[in-house]
Amino acid sequence: RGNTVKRRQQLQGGIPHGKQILQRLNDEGVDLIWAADCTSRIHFAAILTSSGEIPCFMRTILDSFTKNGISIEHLETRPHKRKQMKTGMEKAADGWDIICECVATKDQLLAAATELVTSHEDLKNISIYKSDKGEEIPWFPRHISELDQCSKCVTKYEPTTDPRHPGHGDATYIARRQFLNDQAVNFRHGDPIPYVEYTKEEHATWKAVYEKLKTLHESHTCLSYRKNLKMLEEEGVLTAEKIPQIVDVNKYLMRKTGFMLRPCSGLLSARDFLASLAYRVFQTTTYLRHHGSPHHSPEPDLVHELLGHVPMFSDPLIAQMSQDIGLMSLGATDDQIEKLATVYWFIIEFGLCREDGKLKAIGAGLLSAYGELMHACSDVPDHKEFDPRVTAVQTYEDSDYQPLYFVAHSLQDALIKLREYASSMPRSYGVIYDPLTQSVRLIKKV
Ligand code: HBI
Ligand code: FE
Repeated sequence: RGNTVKRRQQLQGGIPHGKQILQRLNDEGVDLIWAADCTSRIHFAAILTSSGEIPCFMRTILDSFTKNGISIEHLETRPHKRKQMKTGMEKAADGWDIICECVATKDQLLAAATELVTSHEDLKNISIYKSDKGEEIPWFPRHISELDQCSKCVTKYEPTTDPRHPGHGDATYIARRQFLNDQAVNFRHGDPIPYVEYTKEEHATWKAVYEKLKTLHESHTCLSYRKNLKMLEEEGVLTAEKIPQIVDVNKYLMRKTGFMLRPCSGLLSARDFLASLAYRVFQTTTYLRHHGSPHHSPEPDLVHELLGHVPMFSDPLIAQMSQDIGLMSLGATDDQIEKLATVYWFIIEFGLCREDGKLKAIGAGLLSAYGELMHACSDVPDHKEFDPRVTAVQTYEDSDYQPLYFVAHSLQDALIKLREYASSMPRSYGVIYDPLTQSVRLIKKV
């Protein structure tokens, strides 16, 4: 009751003071100014000028919020009254206030609000703002099985629509990629990893990349990579002859660092991708790059995951660095996610280190790309010392070679710096990971 009264008081003056408005209504419809890309508690308020429309409008709210997966916690209508400026007297009702408290993501809200605006002309003054009910920590997985909810893909370089993708226009390739992605989407934690029968052509692409990269390994890759690749080869997990099965790779990784690959269907959102690293889970694409362009792929593919990441995830220091970045990402703000994704990009994907005075690759994006590996270790691009504070705000290139790389003294040094950076990130809570139960707990000062 008290809460309802407070809510009414807040709404009477229009948009409550001191709240962050997330949305504005403009000529083109709804424009969400700001909202986290993750689930938040939201207040939605609107004014409907014609009272005759109320039943129909309420139905639309229920339908469209439900359809978009928004959970409604409170829904209320009441006559809209405006105080007259001079007298302070309330005028007669001239419409209805609709107040809704719900839990939604930015995309869900935007979709629902747009539907409301386009279907009800009498709708005025939509406002959406974050609830002030306690402090908001975005949802994050608390147990490894909840990674089933962390497979949101971002579309970039799709072969179906993007002419820059080497598979663009190749219907057979597109169908094959789709088949493997569908299989990955249906995967749930605890399921056996699907066995994939790779085609002759796919094995041939794999072999071509493997053999070409091999020629740079001695000269251009770090000691840890060379050692771990050698062990993987000796155990028969990685060979040029055939594409390995994820199950077999997992058996190896489990022994080395406890890392585990789980199939995913393409480039994931940074938030989802990083959250899985907190659990030492690496979301892995299972399709291969197009055979017409074996030495370059605009998107992550199985060659990149297996030849780039797997040997590095076998290293305890890289495993810990990846998990640390993952743990820092849990419940983080959008801005912090962006910074962590950038650090990840520059160290785990495109990092270099110096060994015996020479630049060597530690990043998977380099270890799996012949051309860029040579470029990165040459004196053409700029090289800066790895410093997470600086690295986190550096802009990067994702459609061409990087003009700048960060160089770590050693893996140990990079891990120490990353941990210092982690402890400096402002956060009102901490997370603890329990490897025995594969779960995360939130801890807070009281
Ligand atoms: N998704 N499947 C997949 N593989 C990646 O390597 C990957 C990703 N999403 C984001 C991402 N990498 C990084 O560039 C950072 O944004 C975390
Ligand atoms: Fe990668």
